[in-house]
Amino acid sequence: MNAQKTAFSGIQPTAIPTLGNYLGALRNYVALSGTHRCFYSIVDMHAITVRQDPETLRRRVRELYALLLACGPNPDNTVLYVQSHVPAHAELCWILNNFTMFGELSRMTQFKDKSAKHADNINAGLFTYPVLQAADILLYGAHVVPIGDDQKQHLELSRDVAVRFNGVYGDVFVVPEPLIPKLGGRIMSLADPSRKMDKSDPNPAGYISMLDDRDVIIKKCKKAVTDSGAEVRYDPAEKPGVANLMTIYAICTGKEPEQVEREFAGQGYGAFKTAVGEAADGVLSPIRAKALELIQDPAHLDRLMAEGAARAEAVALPVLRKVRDSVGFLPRI
Ligand code: ATP
Ligand code: LTN
Repeated sequence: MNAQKTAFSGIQPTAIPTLGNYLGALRNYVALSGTHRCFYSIVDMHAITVRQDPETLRRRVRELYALLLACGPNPDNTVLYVQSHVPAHAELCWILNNFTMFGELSRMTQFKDKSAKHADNINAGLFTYPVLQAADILLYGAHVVPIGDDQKQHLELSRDVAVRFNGVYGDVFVVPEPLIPKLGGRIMSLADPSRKMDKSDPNPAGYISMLDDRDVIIKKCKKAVTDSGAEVRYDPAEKPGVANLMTIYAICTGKEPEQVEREFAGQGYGAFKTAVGEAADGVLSPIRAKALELIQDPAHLDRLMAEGAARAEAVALPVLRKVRDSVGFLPRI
């Protein structure tokens, strides 16, 4: 890897990623791998903040690894690995817990949302989740973090923690910047355009999974909730359902929303919705084919994961050593 700047991002193995994950984040993982040294982590330690079935979790980690590879990041610049394979994340998280305030964590909207959703399991991991995220990012000296709009607040916190630590000990951490796409940073649910598309949504009509086949994708788009009226017009406030589909269509075809408006002027929702499904499938089908092929060979995936973890650790350990030294831990000789 000879790129100068570093990118880092994490994705939870809680379910197969959706088109929302792809348009908001994964697409930028790939784009950055052309110019940056990239670390992309499957954050299984974050995933267990919500109860997971162990067998399912293992399967999902492999599936997600295959999918991320299938998206086609430049392999020369990309390290893909599993978070729990690199214990430095947990260790730095503990240290950073002492530089993160209870009040800050209490304000995190994801914590509030997930506490409401999992009221029977509001555990300490769910609360300190953003500290582990800060540890992920800061361990690699990441300059840029490709994420969807929902992660903006967590990134702000990572920056605050880095600045606070640097304020005490000098320039130990790089202060990261978010990379959030202007269009596609928040793809909405097809079943309820007031909520974001979520891969753990219990209602599969709300999302397009990256492994859904063409017929399913088109069916889901046809059933997508749109407002009354029949005009394909980009107006996120008044017509959130249509605007969401237009966003999907625009990104998948490389057009601007205004062009999409003109393209479908005078046509009803029917033809438009089918076109959205076809465009989404056009983007996802090569990725799906490659991922399904990779999933056939779990031993190969496991080897790549091991290589990824070793490459990640080689970068993380020197940073961790510096942090340990900064706070005054005596080295083990
Ligand atoms: P979960 O439902 O398990 O919380 P999620 O769909 O929110 O999952 P994550 O693994 O938490 O997915 O997120 C992976 C990346 O995808 C993050 O950068 C996140 O900001 C981005 N992302 C998630 N949902 C969307 C969305 N609807 N639109 C755009 N980006 C999204
Ligand atoms: N919290 C993120 C996932 C995540 C992440 C990260 C994203 C964990 N560690 C580091 C960017 C950088 C989420 O829920 N989507």
